[in-house]
Amino acid sequence: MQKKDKLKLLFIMPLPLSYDHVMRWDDLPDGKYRMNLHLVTPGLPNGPLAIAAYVQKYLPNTEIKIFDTSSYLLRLNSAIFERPLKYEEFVRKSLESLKEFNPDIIGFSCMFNGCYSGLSEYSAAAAEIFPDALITAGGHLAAALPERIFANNAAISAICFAEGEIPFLNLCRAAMEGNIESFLAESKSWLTQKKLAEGFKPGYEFIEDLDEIPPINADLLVFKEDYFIPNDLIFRSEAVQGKEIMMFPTRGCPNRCIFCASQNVHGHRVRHNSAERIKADILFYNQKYGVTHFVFFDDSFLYNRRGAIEALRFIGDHGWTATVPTPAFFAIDDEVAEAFAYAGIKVVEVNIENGNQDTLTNIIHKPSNLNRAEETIKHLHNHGILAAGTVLLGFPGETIRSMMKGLSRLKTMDIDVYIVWVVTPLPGSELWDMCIEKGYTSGELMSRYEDAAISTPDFSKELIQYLYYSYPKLLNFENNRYFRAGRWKEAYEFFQNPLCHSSFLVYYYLAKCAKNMGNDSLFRKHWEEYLMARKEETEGFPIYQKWAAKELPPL
Ligand code: B12
Ligand code: SF4
Repeated sequence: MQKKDKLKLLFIMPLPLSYDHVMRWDDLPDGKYRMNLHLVTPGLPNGPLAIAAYVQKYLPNTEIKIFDTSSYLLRLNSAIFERPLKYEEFVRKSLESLKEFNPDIIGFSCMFNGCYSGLSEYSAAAAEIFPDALITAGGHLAAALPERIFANNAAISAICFAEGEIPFLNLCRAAMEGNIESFLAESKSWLTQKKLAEGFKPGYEFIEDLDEIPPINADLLVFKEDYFIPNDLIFRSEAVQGKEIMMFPTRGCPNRCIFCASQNVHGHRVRHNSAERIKADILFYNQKYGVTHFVFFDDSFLYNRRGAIEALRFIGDHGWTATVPTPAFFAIDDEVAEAFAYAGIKVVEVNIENGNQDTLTNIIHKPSNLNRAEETIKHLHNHGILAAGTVLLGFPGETIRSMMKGLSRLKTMDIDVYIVWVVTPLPGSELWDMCIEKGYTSGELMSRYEDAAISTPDFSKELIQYLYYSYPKLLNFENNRYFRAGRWKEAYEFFQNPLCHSSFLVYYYLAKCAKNMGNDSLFRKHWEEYLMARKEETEGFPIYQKWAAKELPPL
């Protein structure tokens, strides 16, 4: 690249799930096809936005666009096509929409396993459409598996390890000086195929004081209007009114949970914004974008306890609301729960992960215990907040016996609703390294996080898949405090809460309550809903079909 006075940067968020996974085509009577998407939800690209804010602080002339493939795809939804649009065609179409911008540097933000399968077509098309651009990648997945990304994406010249603000700013400076090659060869963060082949190990270039990163500039988003809409993927008990934004005032976490991939990027030392800065950002996002709902998704939001409480009270004082979806539960005491309630929080995830303390301590390395989780639940309930317990199934080292012991313990906890996941080995986590080394997983980067991927000498992935379907039935419905006491009307009312509506199971249990209440018309309504939802949700999943046929007998 020649020396330049100013640069144009393009960040691209590839689809977080594979194209085939999200795409359905409706056959129309006239022989045409209508695009019918599901599971496509744009998520605020915080990484690229933070990098962009930092680069523009030092290089204000830089022009930046952030393009989210999910948003582009959503704009084609319901459109009619002569024949189904192939993935390669979609990729070209989306990049051609950016042709006039003609970037100098392209940065793919590869966060999720699901980004992997579609990246090669994207990077190849980018190289063809923008032949002079330097093509790079970064984000959690890219930082964890650079060898695979390079092997599959000939057009990608460099991959950034970990946080990208300092490395990207330095790359831009090198590009302006016209000495990219020597910069990449020497950089601590940037990986190239050559450096990897020589055994190079990257290091971190963290910003110590997060206040140095300016607030995000949403005007850089090509589809800005999509991001202030409350995000469907966040677990909540009721719809959020008004505009929402995700904020990350902390980075890093001192703990080392075996399944977590975050700290490969953010490290184990917690860095955070000052309380003053968090409040200033809240005001800024309200004044500039009309945001009234603030989501703190950072891993260690409560680490800076006073700052977090101050921010939540500040939000409450203004009559605005917050969500803190996944706080470290062991940091929640009465004062924190009170601040949550004051900021309008109605439900909080309590990341129990497992009901067996041995598994928690010796396998997962969770730095807390079930008794502490129970205290947290009490604090939340005292302030009228529902507790949603997350459970992960299928850790290597678990046995059927240890899982059943855990299940029994979970049934005794006063959790309102459980969210059950199978454990997915995420590149960058200790679990991924263990599973690859011991052959517990195929190493395929799956797009469906609902599919069990780990088999060990103690259990098969098919068994875990079966349990994954059974746990919500056993924990959320059979064990519901009203249902198990035969209080059908209260159970019926509880199951109406959106928190219970994660699958067709809810209609089965609504029907069951209605039947026990002697309300035949309600029973028939929910039974119909159940049959329809079950057919749709289990289609193509034989274990799920078998499970439903066996575990949900006709009522
Ligand atoms: C917010 C969040 C979400 C949001 C939305 C995220 C989005 N924008 O789409 C929601 C709730 C929707 C979500 C969902 C999921 N998430 Co999530 N999520 C996060 C979380 C907590 C924060 C991400 C973030 O915005 N951080 C703040 C910014 C500033 O940091 P950053 O994104 O890491 O960006 C920095 C670097 O990565 C790098 N960088 C990023 N892009 C680029 C690009 C270039 C070119 C360069 C140079 C650098 C670079 O520089 C950035 C600035 O320093 C992370 C964990 C974490 N703490 O990072 C998990 C995380 C990304 N999620 C994860 C997972 C697994 C999921 C789910 C699959 C969970 C599930 N089972 O359903 C879903 C799937 C999402 C989907 N769309 O299908 C994993 C991903 C690992 C993986 N290999 O797949 C993570 C790492 C958490 C974990 N479990 O370890 N998630
Ligand atoms: S799962 Fe949570 S507590 Fe555990 S290491 Fe990750 S961020 Fe920290």
